[in-house]
Amino acid sequence: MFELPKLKYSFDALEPFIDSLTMEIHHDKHHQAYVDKLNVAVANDPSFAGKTIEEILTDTSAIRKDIRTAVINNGGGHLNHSLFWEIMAPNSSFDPESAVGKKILETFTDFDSFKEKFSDTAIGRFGSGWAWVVVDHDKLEIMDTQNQDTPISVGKTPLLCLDVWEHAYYLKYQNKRADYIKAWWNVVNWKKVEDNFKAAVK
Ligand code: MN3
Repeated sequence: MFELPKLKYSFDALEPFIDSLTMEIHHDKHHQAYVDKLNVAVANDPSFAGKTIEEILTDTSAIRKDIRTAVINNGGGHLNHSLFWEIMAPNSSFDPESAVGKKILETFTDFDSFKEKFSDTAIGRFGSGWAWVVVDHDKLEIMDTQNQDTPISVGKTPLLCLDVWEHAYYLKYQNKRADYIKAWWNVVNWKKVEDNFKAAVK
């Protein structure tokens, strides 16, 4: 049985950038629904027993065909949101001297160029999906995925993700996705991103 992870901060901790009501509905309703539907999808298949969602989504071709789409969508929803909650926190700031900070500056020249490239990718994601910073063979990349697809399924390790489904921002920002993205930079948990980077390149 997969379970909804508890948030490590209160619903209002990311105010005013991400509002409390959006956090509550997003975590308690949307993420819970992915977990519930994932559990239904895998209930009658013993090959999933004891496997983590990362293990399952690393090789989606191994998932039984009749439940593959349900597992990719709802398992991805579970995995992506679990990471999303962790890479946000109040009062964290980018550290150019951290390992991931140095790598970002080396790859994208400066922090503003990095932010701009990531933001453009997130704004340009047509329809529902995610923007990502991933590690691929020790290289940093910015990418996007549709729906709940995860970079793990194409062999890349996520460091950071941004949910650009409308449910992530519509209550506060309505159709203004760019404003949501601009505000979101204030709540990136750079300590956690550093941990993710060190684990990815070790
Ligand atoms: Mn979402």
